[in-house]
Amino acid sequence: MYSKTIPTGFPKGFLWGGATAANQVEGAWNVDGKGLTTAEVVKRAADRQKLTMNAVTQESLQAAIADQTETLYPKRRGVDFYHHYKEDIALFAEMGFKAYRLSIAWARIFPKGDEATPNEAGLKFYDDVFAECHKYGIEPVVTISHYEMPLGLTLKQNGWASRATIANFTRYTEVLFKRYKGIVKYWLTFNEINASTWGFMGTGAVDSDLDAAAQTQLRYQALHHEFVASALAVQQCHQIDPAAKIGCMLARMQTYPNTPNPADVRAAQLQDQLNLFFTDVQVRGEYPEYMNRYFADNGVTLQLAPDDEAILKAGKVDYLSFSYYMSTVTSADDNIEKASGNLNMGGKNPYLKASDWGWQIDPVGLRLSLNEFWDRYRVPLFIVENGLGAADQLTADGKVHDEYRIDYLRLHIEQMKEAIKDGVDLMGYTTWGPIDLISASTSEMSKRYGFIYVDQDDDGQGSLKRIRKDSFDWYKKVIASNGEDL
Ligand code: BGP
Repeated sequence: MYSKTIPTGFPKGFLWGGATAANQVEGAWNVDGKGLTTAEVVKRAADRQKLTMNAVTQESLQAAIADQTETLYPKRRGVDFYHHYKEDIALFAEMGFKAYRLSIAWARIFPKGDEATPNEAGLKFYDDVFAECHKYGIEPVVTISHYEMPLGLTLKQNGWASRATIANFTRYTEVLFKRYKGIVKYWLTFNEINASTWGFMGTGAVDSDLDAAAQTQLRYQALHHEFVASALAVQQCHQIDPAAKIGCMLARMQTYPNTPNPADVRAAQLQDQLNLFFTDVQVRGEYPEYMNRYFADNGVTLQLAPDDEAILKAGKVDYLSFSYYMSTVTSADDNIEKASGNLNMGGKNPYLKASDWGWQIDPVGLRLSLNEFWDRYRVPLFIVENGLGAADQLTADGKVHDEYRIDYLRLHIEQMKEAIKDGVDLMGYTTWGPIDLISASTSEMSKRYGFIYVDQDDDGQGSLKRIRKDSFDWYKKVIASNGEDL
């Protein structure tokens, strides 16, 4: 008789928590020796339909460097976590966080990206942040590069478009692994590595002067350099601190065929492959065959150094982490109705509701993705971003009643539990933006995700006071019950 126990709920030691990125929370962009980052020179443009970062030119970068105006560049001020981290981590601890995912600003450690020695004041800041986490038993989960790099590397060698950036990155990661050995147990190399095929935010490379074919070529080559850099970092991490675990990170886009028409199903399959390609390389250690066909069809010719394939093989990650916000619809027909939102997100799904920014809310899609990842890779999974961006309002009672956020999170956690019962090995869940922060795609403050409201508007006006929203108490209860009391 075949009889096995089905898990009943979240495992013991499950890593509940929240996630932020340096360039969206820290502020203090020119303090203690820090250099400018790519994230701090791009600003929101009027056209919300596309990621404005891609319009960046060498001239606009020069203009941004000369410009000291934080108001125009909200990512330079964040929510001043740099000076509030003790208060913020205490609030995370009050909710019972077991993990806090944060990123290190590369330009705090190497201000221009290529100095011979690291900036001690930058390292010291993260010593203090990690110590503060450990004071409360919170495990830091550290992203090494979250949508930014030292601007110096863009100016000098066009970011990841240049192979030389690999050496700058591995110098940086070596410093991190040595400094934080025994202090940081969980590392991630690149946030949403698939963003490199979308442009500047991922590659740190100016390509606005190129035609579409040349841009595609540049982005896949830049991505290849990131794959190699990531695999080298995995090897370094394993050598320097064998007890630590290091993962990759993908922006997951669960996709559905628009109809059962086989042409639509095939289009959706290709779309899914183009999303899973990144984790195929980082978890399996090699490029999947279907990408050979895709590269040939799209005129991409990758330049590989002789050792690259061996490096990828030797640099397989320990776990797979991903962000999940929404699902998409794919069709063979370009004329289907598109989802309207602030990102290019495929077809409209009539069965789903969308957030105020048009992101189609799909908790069941999370269960599908978890199952697909687990079936495909058999490595532990970690949801390191999920949440609802909303235009929260402070009410007359001085509170934020964000029951819509509670509903969103509850439905997703329920589906995580289903996936665990399906047999998926899920190690943790860090919601995006546990404290309000600057949005990655809009650079606005008013797209809020937090359990903690921050009194600051889109123009940077406000007291920066931290206020607990209704979801704060709810999440506290969820964590205390290990996901049972939803
Ligand atoms: C992910 C990024 C985050 C983040 C989040 C929400 O893609 O990793 O940095 O901000 O999405 O996106 P947005 O801020 O655009 O709402």
